Amino acid sequence: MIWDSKIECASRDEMHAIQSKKLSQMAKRVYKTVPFYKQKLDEKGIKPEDITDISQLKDLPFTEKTDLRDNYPFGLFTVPQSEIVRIHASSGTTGKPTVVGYTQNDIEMWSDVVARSLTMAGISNKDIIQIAYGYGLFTGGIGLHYGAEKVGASVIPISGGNTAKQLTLMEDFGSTVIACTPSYAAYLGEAIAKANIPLSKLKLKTGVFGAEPWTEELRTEIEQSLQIKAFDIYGLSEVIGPGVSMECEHACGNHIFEDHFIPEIINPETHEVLPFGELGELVFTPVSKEAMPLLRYRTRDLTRLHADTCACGRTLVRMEKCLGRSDDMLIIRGVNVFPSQIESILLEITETSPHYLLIVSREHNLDSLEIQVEIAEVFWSDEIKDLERIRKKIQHGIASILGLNATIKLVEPHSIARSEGKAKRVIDNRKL
Ligand code: DLL
Repeated sequence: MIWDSKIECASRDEMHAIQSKKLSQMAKRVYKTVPFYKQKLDEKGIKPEDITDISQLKDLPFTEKTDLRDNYPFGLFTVPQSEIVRIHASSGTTGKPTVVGYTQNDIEMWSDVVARSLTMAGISNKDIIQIAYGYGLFTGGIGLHYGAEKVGASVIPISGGNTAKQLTLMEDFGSTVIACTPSYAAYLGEAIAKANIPLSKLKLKTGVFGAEPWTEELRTEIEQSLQIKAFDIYGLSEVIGPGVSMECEHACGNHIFEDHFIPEIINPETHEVLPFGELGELVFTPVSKEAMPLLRYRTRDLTRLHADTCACGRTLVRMEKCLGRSDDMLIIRGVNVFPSQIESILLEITETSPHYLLIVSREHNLDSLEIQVEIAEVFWSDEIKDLERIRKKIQHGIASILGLNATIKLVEPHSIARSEGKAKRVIDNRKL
């Protein structure tokens, strides 16, 4: 069990002292070794040796995804290539991928935060963990892997996909933990039911789900279909990978490992730092990283931070479930819409399943939203009047909660393409 109680239950002052010391060292290092940061700090007239306290963080420049692309591939590394032991990359929607590098110490720190995360979910050397996140350039599989080994769990590095094999190994090896995206977990639940595998034959008890936004309703759905307790794990490649924050058994937000990743919430337009409790864009400064520490990395994830002590005893700042990204927000006929809001509405309607696709189009300068949603198997019917009743119910839900008139298309169970990794739930055909 890895629970660093001295750090995880530290007082605010103790945590600020740790953060201040690390920030001051890190600012000097990036100034000396990364031309991009030297220029940014010079432009602002900031001398790195003057940075001694965490309260100065708000004056430092931001780093954005485009800065990583502009310095592709290794321009933001602070160490020579001989000290880089691992390279990951996340595929971008356009152009070159975002590249991140790790030294041996970075890998140790990463394994440590993932081990601390798994400990939060009660996972130990008594567990058998099936890692169904993709292994490869994506940080999910290998990131979870090292942390799981560190807590001494037996790791099944099966990677994503190959659902039939996932189920066979789950049953035969007696996996107690499944780690994958929440959308794939929902799919596994469905596949288990379809294969008529009684849940009593499985030993699953815990799920470690992240890498994409998911709702409380989807949590309930997965917990019921797999008969497990589901935990949220959050992270992003630029900051480390999975293990930036994790939920404990009280499920009241993810505890951020702020001894390594200093969080801030900003107003995405004015860039002003917002107080605890306010909704805004999450920004991280990964102060412990050696190979590629970043100053104030803008995640584009929208959430709130809370600093009160959790019932588990941890004092680490908590982040709420991400509401979406400041850049995946859809604006449809002037209405701001997050896919997660639509998901919540759909999942409250018992006749639907958690598989849906949003198609946004524009004709004659008018935006339209089509929602394709699968009917749950038991409610699938040949009766037009049954289907029409369900369709109307969804349409009414969307209109009353979002104020948006959407076209609802009910589709047969299992007809929407399933994902083995992050689900693709929005097709935006508008050329904006
Ligand atoms: O998705 C790292 C990861 C792997 C996290 C496995 C958890 C589990 P990226 O591919 O760089 O890294 O994508 C990062 O995914 O900025 C969020 O928008 C989203 N994301 C990650 N975890 C969550 C979560 C990995 N628990 C981006 N809830 C982030 C909501 C999440 N969104």
